[in-house]
Amino acid sequence: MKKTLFAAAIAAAFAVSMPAFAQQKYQPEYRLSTVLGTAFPWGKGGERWAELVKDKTQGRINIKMYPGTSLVAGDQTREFTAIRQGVIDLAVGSSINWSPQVKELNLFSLPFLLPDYKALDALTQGQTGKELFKVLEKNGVVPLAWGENGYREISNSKHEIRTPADMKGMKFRVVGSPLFNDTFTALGANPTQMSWADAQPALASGAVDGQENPVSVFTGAKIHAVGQKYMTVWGYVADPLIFVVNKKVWESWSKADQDAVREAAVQAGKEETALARKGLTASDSSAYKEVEATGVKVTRLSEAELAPFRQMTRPVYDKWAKTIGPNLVKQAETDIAARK
Ligand code: X2X
Repeated sequence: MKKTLFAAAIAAAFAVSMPAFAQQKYQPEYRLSTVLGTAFPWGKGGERWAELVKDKTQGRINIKMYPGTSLVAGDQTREFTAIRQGVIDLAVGSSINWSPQVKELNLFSLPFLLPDYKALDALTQGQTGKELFKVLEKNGVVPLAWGENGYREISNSKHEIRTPADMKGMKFRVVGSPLFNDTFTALGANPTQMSWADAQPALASGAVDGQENPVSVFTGAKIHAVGQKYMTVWGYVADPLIFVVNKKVWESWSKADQDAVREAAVQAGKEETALARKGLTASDSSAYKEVEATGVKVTRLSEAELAPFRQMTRPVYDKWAKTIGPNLVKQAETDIAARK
């Protein structure tokens, strides 16, 4: 009897100390998912995060990057689910690609919500960003920092776009959220949703006439070489990137290592955002010039020219504001109005 009690006491002691044991069981390698590789700010951001983590944890956390969303066979709209399930350990992901699972992330894709970088920063660095991180936590991942894919400009192979009428009947490849279908349909165009992996052959074969992506993606992927001759700078949406970790993986790390991974994400995010904006500002427009140098006509729309686009997509904004959550959209509008 006494012996059994003793054994039970030992077992109990073990049970208590087990979580501490489990915590020290690090994997030899952690898998980081991104859509784009190191020819793009996005992939450079992922690479930098991995490098900083290795440094700051003295090699305890070893991250390998898998670009091309290869851990989900290129289907970027399945990335978020794969992070939750642990198929992916960490990710630097676009708000657009995760919005099918996290409807609040459609916020950034509301047409013409974000007039400038200050507006985007007001969201990610302000109250709206905090709320969105809470939403992500509720969805079972640990969000750590923001980065940027960028303002998404429209390109096509047919002719210059200056008015919505110029888009009429044109076939566009659009990204994973149905919001994009609604926006392009409202403008009279003909949108088709497909992954980034499928987009490039579809542009090359002429199956679609156009696409929309940040300038750094257009340049990095050499989209001019698949017949895209016209780019219109309209800044209708921007997608931030979010640095996240799978919850179980996060909980398996010591507090000191968690802090290191978070600090690394914040730093990599800042550096990556600066890269994503390079050459796209009033003081330095070299990124547009780089596009022009490949023979692409770059058209910049004035406020007056943007007005009809804004007006025609307003019903899409109102419809999706309900899905995203009217309070969150109000918070975002408030943060943007107060931007400095
Ligand atoms: O698929 C796209 O257009 C891209 C690369 O920008 C995203 O992953 C959102």
